Formats: sequence, C-alpha cells, structure tokens
Amino acid sequence: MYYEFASKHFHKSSQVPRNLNKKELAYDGWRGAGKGLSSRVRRMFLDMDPGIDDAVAMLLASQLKDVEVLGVSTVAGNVDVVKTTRNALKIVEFLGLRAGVYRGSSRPLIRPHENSADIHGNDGLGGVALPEPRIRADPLPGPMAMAEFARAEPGKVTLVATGPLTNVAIACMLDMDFPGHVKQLVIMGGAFSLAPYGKGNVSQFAEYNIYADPEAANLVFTSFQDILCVGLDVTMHPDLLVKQEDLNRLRKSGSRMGSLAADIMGFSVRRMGYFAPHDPLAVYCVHDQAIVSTKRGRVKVVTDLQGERGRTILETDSEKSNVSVASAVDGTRFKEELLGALERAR
Ligand SMILES: [Ca+2]
Repeated sequence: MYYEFASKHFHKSSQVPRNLNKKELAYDGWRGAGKGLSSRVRRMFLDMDPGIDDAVAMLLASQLKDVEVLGVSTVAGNVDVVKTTRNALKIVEFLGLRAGVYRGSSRPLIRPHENSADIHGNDGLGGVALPEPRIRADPLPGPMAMAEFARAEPGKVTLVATGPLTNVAIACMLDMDFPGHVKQLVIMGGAFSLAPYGKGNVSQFAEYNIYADPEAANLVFTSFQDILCVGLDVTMHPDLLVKQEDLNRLRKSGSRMGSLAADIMGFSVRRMGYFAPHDPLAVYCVHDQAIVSTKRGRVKVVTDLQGERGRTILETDSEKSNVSVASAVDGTRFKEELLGALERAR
C-alpha cells in the first residue's frame, strides 16, 4: 500500500535527512526531528511552481530565522513541471539548503495544463542565468513527500502552497489523515473582491493558481481545518509592489542574494512596471501572520467552464469556518521586511 511503500522509500532516501542538522540526528533519527529544536522554529514544507515569485519566496524563506524549510515539492503551473523542478533545484542549490526537492504532478487533476510563461519567461525564472543544478530531485513524488513529512510530525508542519493545488489534493486522496496532520495550510491564491485590486488576474474573477486547477482547489478548501488564504486582495496592495528603485537598492546592497532577487524580479518590473510579491507574502505569513488581517469563513471555488471558472467565493455566515482569507495587509511594512531580508543576506 501507499504508506508502506512511501515509508520504506522515505527511510532509504538519502534526501530526507538533509533537513536535519547533526544535533537532531544525535537524537533518534529523522522521525525524532524537532526534539532538539526550540519550539519557536516553524517547520515549513513548500509546494510550488517556480515561477518568479515562488523563487523569491524561497529566498525569503531561507532568511526567516524562525523558519526551517523541510522540503520543496513542485507542480505544473507557471511553466511545466520539468522546468518548475529544475528551477526549484537551482534555487535550493544557490541557497545551499538541505531540503529535498520532490517532483509532483505534471498536470491538473482533470484538465490540461495551461502555463503562464508570458509572465514568468519560457524558463519560468525570467531568463536569469543560474547554473544548471548539480543536485537532483528525490525520486519520491511530491504529494507523497508532503504527506510523509506531515505524518512524521503531526501538528508541527506548516504547508505553504504557492502554485496550483494539484499536489495538495492528490496528497489528501493518497493519505486520508494528511489534512489532519498539517498544522496549517497557507495558500497563495484566490481573489475575493475584498479590496479594489482583489480581482482576477486570469479572468475578471479568477486568480491563476485557483483557475489552473479549480477541482483540486475545491477539494483542498473543504479538507483542511485551518487554512490561511493569501490572495490578490492583499498581494496586489499598491504599497508592497516592488519597483525599479527597489531593485536598484538591492543591487547597491552588495548582497549576492539581493542581486539575484533583483535579476529575477527585474523580468516582471521590465514588463509590467512592478513585481507583485504574491508568494513571498504567503511565506512571510508563517513567520508573522499579523502582517495581514483576515475574514473567517468557508471558501467555494467555481469549477464550471462557463465564464467564472476559478472564482473563489467566501461564505462568512457558515458555522463551520475553516479558512481565514487575508483581507488587508500592512504593505509598507511587508515590502521593507522583504527588501531588508534580501539585502542583509550574505
Ligand atoms: Ca507560484
């Protein structure tokens, strides 16, 4: 069965212990992880489609002192899964992270894959010159990896999903206990008309991640007890949009990471006049959720093909609320935190 297979595989995998430091390994192997850690360390698993803003989110995650990245799974989204996986490997290698990279689904649950290479460039990283990665993806599939990390430490792992929700939905179907094992699911996705700019970016209604796999999104939104949804209502706040002068600041800082971030974000700034740090804000919320205020309710996703596909609807009158939808953000503070973290990195 799946779990037996995955456990066997997982123990054998050379990648798994990479998220553990020597101090932890001195305890009782990787399943004892966390015993040697301060309770303030937030254990994060990333599910992504890098992607310009996913890449910047990884850079930011590496700089948050109270966050440990356990692993990164990849999904078809901004570009195909071969490219999103290669991009994740490039960034993990650049950062020297010990986190494994796990390739996930190559297409949405029931629909063909539609990329957004026009926004992220053909390679998904805006053509930024990073060397071909020497490290390789772990053979464990992405959905199995996230389910395994959550099962290993029930209630401890925060899952941050910044691409289409295909892998998360598959993990829910593979392991019925998976949603209950996750401490909190943070989703970058959706547009709820809670702010003037909280409109769709694929259609009038739909944000890309939800639009790309609305069936997966619907399953995910109804499966977890505690979801924080960070959508366009906050990630398009004018105060947090990164502009050319911000890129200049990063380049002047002399930081290797700041310079890479400026190159990656520069693709978007050249095309649109700004870079919207969608995925970095979702990651940052794990460190400091008070950066956003939220409205609590249940979320339904329109899945039909007639016009409103991918629309997210917040129902606040529900008795069984499980989703906090970000409705406002301190954009000025967030942009300063993001730029500061990138320019301080050495
Ligand atoms: Ca993304």
